[in-house]
Amino acid sequence: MTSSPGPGPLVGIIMGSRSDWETMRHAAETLDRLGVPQEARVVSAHRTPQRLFDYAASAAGRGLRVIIAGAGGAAHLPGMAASMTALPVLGVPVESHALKGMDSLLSIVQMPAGIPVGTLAIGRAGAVNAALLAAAILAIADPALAERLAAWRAAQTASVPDDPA
Ligand code: RP5
Repeated sequence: MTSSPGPGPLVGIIMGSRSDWETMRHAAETLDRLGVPQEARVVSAHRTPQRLFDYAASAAGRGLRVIIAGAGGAAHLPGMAASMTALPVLGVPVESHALKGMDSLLSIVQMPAGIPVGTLAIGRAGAVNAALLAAAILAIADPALAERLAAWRAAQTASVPDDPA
């Protein structure tokens, strides 16, 4: 779907459907702003299980360091991805029409002990925060990225007015 230019991607953004892109593009855009190379792919746990297996099994070997997985409804994608890779997996519940994303949230968050998924908020906030968390994980071993992340947060702080009107 999309890829950052330059060095190989460090973050893989996967989603169950093209219909998730309107939410998940916020993760891609946030990583782009922070200069973190990312790739985005449609990988469905239910409709393309072999694609999911191939993606998760090859992710670490291809140089990915974090996976962000977004899905809606019966959202098995993050948990299934986490079951097939040792990379950290961050789950983004996509807002569904029928249940407003509560189904997605509960599907992703309630993992059995042993296979963790770091679950974020429903929708755009979760996608942005998954990207920020992925950047923070990578920044542990990347001082230049840590500086960019600190600058991003400082700019956010500076942009908040104290006048409510
Ligand atoms: C899930 O089903 C996807 O993650 C998406 O959120 C939801 C609906 O998919 P579409 O029917 O819009 O393709 O697998």
